[in-house]
Amino acid sequence: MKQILVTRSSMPPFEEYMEEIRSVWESHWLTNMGPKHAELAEALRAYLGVERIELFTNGHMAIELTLQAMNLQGEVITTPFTFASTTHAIVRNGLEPVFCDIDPVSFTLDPAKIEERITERTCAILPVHVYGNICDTDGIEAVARKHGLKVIYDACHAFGETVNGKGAGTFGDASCFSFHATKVFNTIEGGAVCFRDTALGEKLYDLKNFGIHGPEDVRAVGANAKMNEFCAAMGLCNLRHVEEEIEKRKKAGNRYRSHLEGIPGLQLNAVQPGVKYNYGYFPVIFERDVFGADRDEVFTALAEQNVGARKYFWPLTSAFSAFAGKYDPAETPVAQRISERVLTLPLYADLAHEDVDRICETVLRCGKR
Ligand code: T4K
Repeated sequence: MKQILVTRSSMPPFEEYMEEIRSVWESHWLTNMGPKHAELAEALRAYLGVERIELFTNGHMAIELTLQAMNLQGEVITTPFTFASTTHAIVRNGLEPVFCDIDPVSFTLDPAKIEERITERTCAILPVHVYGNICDTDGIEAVARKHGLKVIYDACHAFGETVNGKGAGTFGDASCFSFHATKVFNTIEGGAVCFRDTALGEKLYDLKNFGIHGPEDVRAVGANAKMNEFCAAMGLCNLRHVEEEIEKRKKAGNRYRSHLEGIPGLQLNAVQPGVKYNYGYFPVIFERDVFGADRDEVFTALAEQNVGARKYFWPLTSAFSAFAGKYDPAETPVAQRISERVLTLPLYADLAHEDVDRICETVLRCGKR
């Protein structure tokens, strides 16, 4: 039986990539902010509609080094309904994550609940546009302004999205993107931070390049998180095709909806008014008592058909064994409930519609058992 995984990397035609790296090969300039790096940064700045951008080796280093660049201390209010990276970026900076509950429809941080978690030690909010669902940015900004907090968006799932025509990377003090192989747009591995403040940009540059300013001047204690020329070249190629890829994802996503919308006991991702969505993920929430099967039963039935759906995001990051005994996932009951019930079905540009039909048949059969 043909194997279908939760996603499949988008790739340009082989010849297009070969042509793109020809100049890299000829110049022997492989990394350290070469011409491809500069070209991609400018192309992404325009595409994302942001003022400033710094490229990174991956989305995680983009988040971790942004927190470091802001010199934060104390507590960061965040969501536990996310990939490990979001929470780890906080903890690895010596900061304390304070987990806040999410909205049951958008699965993003609930601004009213953020306010309840603020203490005199709170320094920042780190919300996630999970599955590309845009957070309540107005609500979050109002809370942040009132209490003088920084806002760093984990926009790793929100590539190419706009809200009433405004780029998803324009909110907060900074927005961090992932260009990992599994994302809507990839540079194999890669990431970026979008921001407005030039001083923050200088710190980010220092942190990604050892603080080096010329061969004889090291002004800061930076790490190494530079994107190399091969990754930048992949990005230049993939960027030419990304709109077409999103359009194909949209068709596959709509095919899922044609089968699963309106089925009692299934909650599909809500369409957000004014948002140009990127169709990165297709999460479904299974209510066992109504649908007739729980998430784990559906997961197993799909696995038997060689379909690798994923439980993004279970467990909650606050329930990771790495943090055993430190946090109580029951303090975020909505996140806990969603996390126990969610399954993300395969979705990628080349996913055949017959495969979507087959996946939906298996899902629906579970409910009828
Ligand atoms: N914040 C959020 C909210 C994130 O979701 C992520 C990453 C980050 C921050 C950090 O960004 P990065 O530092 O990663 O740039 C995958 C990705 O590795 C990870 O980037 C992503 N989130 C997360 C949601 O998914 P895994 O552990 O599930 O990956 P893996 O290896 O199981 O791959 C999943 C599927 O993707 C495979 O079944 C097949 C497909 N695949 C995978 C690879 C590696 C491909 O088609 N090609 C590939 O090269 O984490």
